Amino acid sequence: MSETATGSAKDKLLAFKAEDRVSDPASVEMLDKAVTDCVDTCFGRVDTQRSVCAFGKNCYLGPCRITPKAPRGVCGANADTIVARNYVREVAGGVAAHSDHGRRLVLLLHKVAQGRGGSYRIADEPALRRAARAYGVEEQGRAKEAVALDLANLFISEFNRQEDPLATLKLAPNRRQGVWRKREVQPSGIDRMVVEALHRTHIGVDHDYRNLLLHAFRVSLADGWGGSRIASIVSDILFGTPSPVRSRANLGVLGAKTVNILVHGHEPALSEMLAIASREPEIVAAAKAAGAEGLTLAGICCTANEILIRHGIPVAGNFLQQELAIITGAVEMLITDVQCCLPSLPEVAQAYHTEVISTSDTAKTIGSSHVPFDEGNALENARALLRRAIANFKNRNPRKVAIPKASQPLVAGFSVAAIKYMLGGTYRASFRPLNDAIIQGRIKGLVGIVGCTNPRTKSDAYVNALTRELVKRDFIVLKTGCAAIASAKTGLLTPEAALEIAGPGFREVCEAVGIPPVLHMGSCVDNSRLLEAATEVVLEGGLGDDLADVPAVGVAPEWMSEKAIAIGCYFVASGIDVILGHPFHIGGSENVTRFLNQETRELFGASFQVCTEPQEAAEKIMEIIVRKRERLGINRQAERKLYDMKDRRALDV
Ligand code: XCC
Repeated sequence: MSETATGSAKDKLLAFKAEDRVSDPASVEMLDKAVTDCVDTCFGRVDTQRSVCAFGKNCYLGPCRITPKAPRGVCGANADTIVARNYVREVAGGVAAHSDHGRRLVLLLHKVAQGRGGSYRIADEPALRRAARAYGVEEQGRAKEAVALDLANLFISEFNRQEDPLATLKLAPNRRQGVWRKREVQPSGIDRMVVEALHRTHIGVDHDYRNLLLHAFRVSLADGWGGSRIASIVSDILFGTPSPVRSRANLGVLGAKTVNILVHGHEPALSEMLAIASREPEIVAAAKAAGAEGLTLAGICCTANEILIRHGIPVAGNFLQQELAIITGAVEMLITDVQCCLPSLPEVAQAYHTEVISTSDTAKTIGSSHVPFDEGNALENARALLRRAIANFKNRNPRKVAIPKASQPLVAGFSVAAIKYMLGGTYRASFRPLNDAIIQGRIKGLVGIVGCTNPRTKSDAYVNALTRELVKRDFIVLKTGCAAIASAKTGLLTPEAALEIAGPGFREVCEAVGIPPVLHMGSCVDNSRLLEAATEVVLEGGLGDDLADVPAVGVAPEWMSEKAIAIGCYFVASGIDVILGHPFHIGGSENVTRFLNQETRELFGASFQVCTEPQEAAEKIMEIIVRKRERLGINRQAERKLYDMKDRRALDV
C-alpha cells in the first residue's frame, strides 16, 4: 500500500469509533485491526462522500442544475422528467443484474438438457416437473431431459419475447394479473423491457414523469415475476430446492488452521462446484500436505446465501464484511463472481497474502487475478482454484492473523416447498396452518425484510432492531440477502430465538412447527420466493384473493443497490407496501416523490414509505397490517389458547 494511501487510511479510520459503524463484535474487531494494519475500508471512505444528489445524472447538454431560477435543463426537461428518467434507469439496472444472472442459469439448463452440461446435472427432478406443470409444459411420461429442454426454451423466450406478456405472470393470483392488465404494466420480454427503459429515458423521448414511472414498474415486474423468478426456479432444478439446514454465520467461521476460501457475489454455478470439490479427499489431503488441518469454504453476500441454503456452508459475512474478512489475515483466496464485490478488495488484499480472483468475464477488477470460469470444465476449474488457494497457505503471516471468535448458529433454507412441507408434511403439504394462524391472530402478518447493509448507517443495526420488534409483536419475518445474514449473526435464525423473543401466539406456532421466527429464504433473486409465498397464502384461501389483501409488508432498511430498487418496485406493483430505511434520490421532484409514495396506492394498492428509524417502521407496519386485517374482517384480539395435542398434530410434520 502506498504511503499516501496508508496515511489517509489512518486519518479516516481514526475519525470514528468502530462500535458506531458496525453492530457485531467480529466486525468491530476487524475495523480496529484495519486501523492497526493501516487499511482503508468503505467505513472510512463513506465520510468523504456524504453529499448526495437529489436529481441523479444528466445528458451531455448539461450537467444541468435545476434551481428555482433555472427550472428547466438545456433541453427543456424539468425536475420531474429528469428525476423520473434517472429512477427508471436505476430500476432497469437492477432488473438487468438479476435477470442476467437468471439468463446464465437458463442457458446452463439448456446445455444440461442436451447432455452438454459438463459436471452439472438435474439435481432436483421433482422441482423440474413442478416447474414444467406450472408453465404448462407436458411432463408426464417424458424423460427429464426432454422436459428440461422444453422448459429451458420457454425460459429463453421469456427473455426474447417481443410483444406478448411474460408467461411467468400467470404464476400470480388472477386478480393481480387483472390489475397489471388494467394499468397496462404487463411486461413483455425481459430484455426488451430493459432496452425500452434505456430508450424511453434517452434525451428527447419520454418526458411525462408518470408514463416514465409506469415503465419503472413494468420493467421491475420483468424481474420479480421474470428474471429473478426464473433464476430461483432454475437454481432449484440444477442445484436442489433448499430445505432447512444448520450452519453458522460471522467471521468466526474462518479456521485458524485451515486453508480459508471465500466465495463472493451472486451466481451459484461455480460455488456449487467449489462446494463439491472442497470435500474431495484428494483436495483435503493436499491441504493437509500443505500444513493445514483442512479447508474452510465460506461465503460473503449472496453467493454465500446460495450455498448456505443448499449445503449448509457457513457464511463469513454480509456486504460490509467483505473487506473485513480479508483483514482477518487468514483468507487464502477470495473468489468473486458478479455483483456487490467492491473494487477496493485487491487494494485491501495488498496488506495481506489474500489472493482476490475474479471469475466472470463481465466483472473484472484491476488488481484481481482473472481466472475465467469455464462451465464445461466447472469441477476441474473449482479444483484448480482450491489447489491455488492451498499453495497460498504458506504465505499466511501469523503476525497478521486475528480471526474474531464471533459466529452464531443458524437454520436457513426455507424455500416455499420446504415451508409447505414443514407446515403440512409430505402428503398434505400446505399453507393452511399458516393461513389459519394469521386468521386467528397468532401470527399478525408476514414481513419480508430484505436488502443490503450500508455504511451510511451503523451496519445491521436497523435490520436487527426491526426484526426483534416484529417478532415480539407476532410477525413472521421472511428474509433474503444481506438482511438475512445480519440476523443470522445475532442468532435470530434459530428456533430458540422464537422461545426467547416471540410474542405468545407466534411462539406457540414456532414451537409446534419447529421453525425459527425469522425464515432465511435465500439470496437477492430469491425475493421472488417471497412473492411465491404470498401467492400461496392467497391460493390457500381465507385471506383475500389478491396479493394486496394479504397482511404482508416488505422492508428494505439498509438498501443501497439498484437491484434493491427493482425489488421494491416489483413488490409495490404486486400490491405489497414497501418501507425504505432511507429515500431514493428523488427529492428533487415533488411529483415523482408523490407518485411513488402515494399515487401508486390507487394504481397497485401499495406504495413506498420512508421510515428512517426501526421503531417508526414497526409502527408503520402495524398500521398497514391492522388496516389489512380489518378489511379482511380478522382484526380481533387473538384468542390466547394453548395448543393441545390435537392442535399440535394438525401443525406438526
Ligand atoms: Fe447484499 Fe445480494 Fe444487497 Fe448485494 S444487493 S448487498 S443484499 S448481496 Ni442483492
